[in-house]
Amino acid sequence: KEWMSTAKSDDMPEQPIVLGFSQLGTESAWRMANTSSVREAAKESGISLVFKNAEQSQEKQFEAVREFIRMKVDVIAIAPVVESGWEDTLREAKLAGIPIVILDRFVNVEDTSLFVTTIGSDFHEEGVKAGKYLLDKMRNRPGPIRIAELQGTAGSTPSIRRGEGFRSMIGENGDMIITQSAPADFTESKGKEVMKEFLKAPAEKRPHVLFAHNDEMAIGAIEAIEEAGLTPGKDIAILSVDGSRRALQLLAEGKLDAVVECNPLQGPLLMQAAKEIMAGRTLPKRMVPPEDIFTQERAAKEVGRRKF
Ligand code: GYE
Repeated sequence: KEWMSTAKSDDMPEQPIVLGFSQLGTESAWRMANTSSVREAAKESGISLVFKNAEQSQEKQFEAVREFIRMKVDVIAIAPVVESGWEDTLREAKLAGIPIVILDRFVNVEDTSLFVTTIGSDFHEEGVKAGKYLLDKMRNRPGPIRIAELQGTAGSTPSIRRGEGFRSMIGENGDMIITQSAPADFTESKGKEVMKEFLKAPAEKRPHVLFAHNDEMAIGAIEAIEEAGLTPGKDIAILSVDGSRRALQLLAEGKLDAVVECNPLQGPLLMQAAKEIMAGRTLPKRMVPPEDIFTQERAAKEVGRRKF
């Protein structure tokens, strides 16, 4: 088998699978929940986890992978900060005979044999859901409707695909126009900073809608909107993605309009994949969790149930 580990001799006790995981950072509640899910699932499945936090640096992810190769871990999982630039590092791991699982975001490589499988959300569909919600909400309101967009990390899969999905829904007939768009790195502080800039536009150019690619940026933007003397959810309708407890709380309070769900609890699927790879089974090239959209009506009930 292509990905079989080195043979173990009979008189050796069964060793636990060693999984090296390069997590991209700690930028959001979603990310923290993703990390906890991986840590807990590893413990529950008896998999020995070597965890490395890359603090949003791809260079640090390269280092982590090289370290995993030196350690001769059994499987490497990577949640990649951006899509491009992965070929060489993945090839090194493949040459060392270590299978790679891509978690959450994707890598853009021509040779897809460089990884075994990808586990992650359908980000395009998330953007579509946000766009659909907006079309519905604005259907009786005459255009043009000005939309501001807070993108996530430039070059990251969720930012690219959420933007594409959203644009594919709002169309090009001029009723809905994205008038402002900039990356804010998926963080609350950047979200606030960039929204502040957006709000410097003269009143007749100010956005009616904000589409934030995650909850943290929406939360930062809400602060900026309030500090500018405007009312979030009223003067500016706000859409975000993830579904953190804080966001659902704001949704219940009417400060957010809708939150598209993105599911971070990928640990169990990752452990299952690691085990199946080690058992020599073939995996589907892609695994996607089911997801929904939260609206104000449902928010109050959901807040208490959220895991992150
Ligand atoms: O939406 C955001 C996080 O890659 C899906 O990254 C993930 C995104 C998530 O920082 O909150």
